[in-house]
Amino acid sequence: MIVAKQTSLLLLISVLAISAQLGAQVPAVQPQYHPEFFDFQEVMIPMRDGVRLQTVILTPKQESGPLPILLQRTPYGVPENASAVPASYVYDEPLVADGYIFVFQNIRGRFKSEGAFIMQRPPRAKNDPKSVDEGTDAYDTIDWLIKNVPKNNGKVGMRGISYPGWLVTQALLEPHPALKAASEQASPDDMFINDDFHHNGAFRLSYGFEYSALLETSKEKNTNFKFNQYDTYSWYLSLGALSNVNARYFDEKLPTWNDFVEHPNHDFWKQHAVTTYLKHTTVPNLNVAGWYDQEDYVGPTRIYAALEQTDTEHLNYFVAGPWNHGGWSGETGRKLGDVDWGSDTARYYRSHILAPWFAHWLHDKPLNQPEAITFQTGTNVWKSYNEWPPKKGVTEKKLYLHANGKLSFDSPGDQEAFDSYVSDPANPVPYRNRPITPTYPAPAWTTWLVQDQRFVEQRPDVLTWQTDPLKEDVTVTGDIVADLFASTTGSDSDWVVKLIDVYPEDYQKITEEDATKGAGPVLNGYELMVAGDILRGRYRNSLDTPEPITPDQVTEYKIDLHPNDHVFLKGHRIMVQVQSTWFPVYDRNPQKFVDNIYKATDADYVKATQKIYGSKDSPSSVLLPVTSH
Ligand code: PG9
Repeated sequence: MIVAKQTSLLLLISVLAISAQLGAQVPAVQPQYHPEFFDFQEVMIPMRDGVRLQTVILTPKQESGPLPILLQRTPYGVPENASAVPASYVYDEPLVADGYIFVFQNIRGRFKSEGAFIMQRPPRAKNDPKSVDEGTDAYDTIDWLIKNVPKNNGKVGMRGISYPGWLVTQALLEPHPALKAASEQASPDDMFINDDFHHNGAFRLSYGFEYSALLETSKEKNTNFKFNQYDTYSWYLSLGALSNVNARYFDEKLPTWNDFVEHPNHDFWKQHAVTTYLKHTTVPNLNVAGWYDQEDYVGPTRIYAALEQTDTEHLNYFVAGPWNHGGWSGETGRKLGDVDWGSDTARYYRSHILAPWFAHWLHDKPLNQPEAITFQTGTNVWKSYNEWPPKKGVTEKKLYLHANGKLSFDSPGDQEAFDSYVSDPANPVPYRNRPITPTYPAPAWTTWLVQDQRFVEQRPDVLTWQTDPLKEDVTVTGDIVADLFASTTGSDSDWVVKLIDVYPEDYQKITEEDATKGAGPVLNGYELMVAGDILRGRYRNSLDTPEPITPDQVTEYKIDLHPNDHVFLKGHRIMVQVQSTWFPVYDRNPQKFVDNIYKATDADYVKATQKIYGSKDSPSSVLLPVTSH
């Protein structure tokens, strides 16, 4: 997660200013890391190969100690002084109150840290004693900290969101004995199947492009790519084929972009996936995920599931809430975009889940935490489970896509039936409302998953099915999977499936006075995406070996829509939308099979006619784990 130091300070100042303006309505937020309360120290910590890493240590002044250490490692920069801590830690009140020495470290090759930066540096070859990786750097850092930082109690915790979360997983590979607790939060797992860079083989164009530029343009800073157009939808469209990126902009100088081009299939990315090599943890680990994480929702669910296989000592835990990327570290977590969750979910998580978790392992406090805690959306309540996803009381039910736009639990009839659209790479479906501002630093990126889907409903290349208003609540807890039966006139195609909660038209009462004043946000008829994902058709049978699609042949595509915990309330409708482009967050499929899409030319991108079937032999559906929980 990228958090600018300046932003954090500005955020604090603005929060304090707003609090002052509104008086008692908004509780004042205290600058938790104020220099008055912390001693600030910057040191260069030596690693086993002599490389030194820039590290900041914040020691509480008033605690007599000894205290545990909470370490965060990052590629994004460390605070320049005590009040410039990253924005994701501005609201660390409960942890600060419990008493920790907070440590922030830049990884190799970033900012003042020596050595070379390698994007998600792979684990070392263990038979080479001189080899290093992010795990050995964490180990060496912890070793140095417990020996050199005054007033520490010999216990270290690690936490981090996103890249820093991934760095936590690396520390679990060969953990230092003093590492007593870890919290992996929004760590990516397999960058080909999910998370930042691809989903089921479809390339995350705007993210992959802008993130490569962000980290690999300069060692000393984070660099936002300078677009010469405000609406990046137009910019990416005029970019044309992916092969134009190196030719026009990157000149083969950015290693991550070159990896995208040279490794179009799963093989390379699989080797780098956390769950390929991290199968077990001996350190207690709290996995944290956000249902609406626009970058790394799936990573923590897969890491949790993989570690759970060998978790005989009950060290592996799961938490999920209604958050975007890192939203659990935001001020309240009460709202996301226009959607109000009814309570301060981020505050609740920090004081009732995160702080007690670390206090147990690092301060010897009692722990009363179930295996999994999720914030169930719809009902907007916290739920506890003794396994995740729960199996007991779950019935798998299929919602069928009928040809007349109807969605229902009734299976389709014998007659061949389909709906059809033309997918045109020259006019792709925008993934969020235009203008699509750059991913960084503009905030619109962070809420796109909760955007009202009515903005694309009328497009001829977006198909929609919906149920009648529900007569009773439908509770969905667990894995959702779409099963499409589709044909295309092309020889390759992307399939996007979105599962949507449609709010009733009379959801909110709007008086004439409200209407005159423009009272908002109004969620009447709102189309809230609950789950959604994309599959690149060439990978339907194997992510390692792409295969052309036989044109005009009905083919089955299974698309994982991931675990969830949501209640479609009585009176709401359930909707499914299907489309073949989601641009520019995903690149366009040329719709003609080519060996390597990153090397395709502009002429390879062609229109295709798509058909989605809804009949007994080709019953497109979305499988829901319906529960009585
Ligand atoms: N989602 C970002 C990221 C993590 C790991 C690798 C690449 C990108 C992040 O926010 O850190």
